[in-house]
Amino acid sequence: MIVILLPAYNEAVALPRLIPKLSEATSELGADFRILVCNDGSTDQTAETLERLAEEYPIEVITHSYNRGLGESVRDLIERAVEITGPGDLVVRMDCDDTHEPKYMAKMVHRAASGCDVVIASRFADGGGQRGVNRYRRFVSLMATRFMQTLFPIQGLREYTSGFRVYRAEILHSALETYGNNFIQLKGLGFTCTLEKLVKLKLIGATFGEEPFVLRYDQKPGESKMVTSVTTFGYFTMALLYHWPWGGWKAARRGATSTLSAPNDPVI
Ligand SMILES: Nc1nc2c(ncn2[C@@H]2O[C@H](COP(=O)(O)OP(=O)(O)O)[C@@H](O)[C@H]2O)c(=O)[nH]1
Ligand SMILES: [Mg+2]
Repeated sequence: MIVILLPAYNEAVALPRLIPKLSEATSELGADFRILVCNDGSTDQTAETLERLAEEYPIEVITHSYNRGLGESVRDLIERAVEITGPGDLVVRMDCDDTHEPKYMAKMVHRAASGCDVVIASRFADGGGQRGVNRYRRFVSLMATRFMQTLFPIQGLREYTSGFRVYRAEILHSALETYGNNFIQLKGLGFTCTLEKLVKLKLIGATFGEEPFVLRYDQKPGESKMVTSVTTFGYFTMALLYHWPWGGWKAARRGATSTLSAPNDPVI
């Protein structure tokens, strides 16, 4: 089974464009699939749109009455995915703003099925790219990537911030067993959770791979929901928590006293 996770905040326009493509791509793979959406306090017609789509497609919705942010939404989605998956299943996380084309899933899924724990859709892999991204955002994204490559090096990884990934269910089960509620610890810090998951998975020995994809920002119906200042602050906070010599995440995995040894203690 393939479980597809979609965090959604005001995506009433993009969802009806994405879901049929997603269904088609998954059917071509010959896999059973289930779509889990977290509707995170959307103030547009997202709820009604999802109700309508659920009549035709296998969609389960987790509803937050208030907007709690990407971190809390992805945490809820992953916890639910772990409840309903078993060995051999795959979990796909993608944006639902219609910039992540489901056709790229096929190669990612095959790579994951052959044993790679985390497969990332990468703009920077040969054959990848991005359309409709303005120069400022390209620059910010490139700087963020360099920062991450320097502070959190993961061999062979060039794409750190893409939310389009395939995970083997087993690695998510291990992550929750190891970290509990602290798998996604930096919940209030915008999109930092996208990086945090990679780093936490690396610390438990996950293997990573990339497949090229073209980010279709030219298809995005609205503006980005990422608040750059909050997310940047989150990256620096994470760098401190990771490299902190007395009990930081890195040291913790080498066996020192750690935040990781008490997985359910909230840090932030
Ligand atoms: N659940 C939830 N999803 C969010 C929130 N903010 C953004 N998203 C979703 O997260 C994904 C990434 O946001 P997006 O605006 O596409 O960011 P960008 O791709 O960096 O421009 C999209 O599917 C959004 O609907 C939020 O506060 N809560
Ligand atoms: Mg997006």
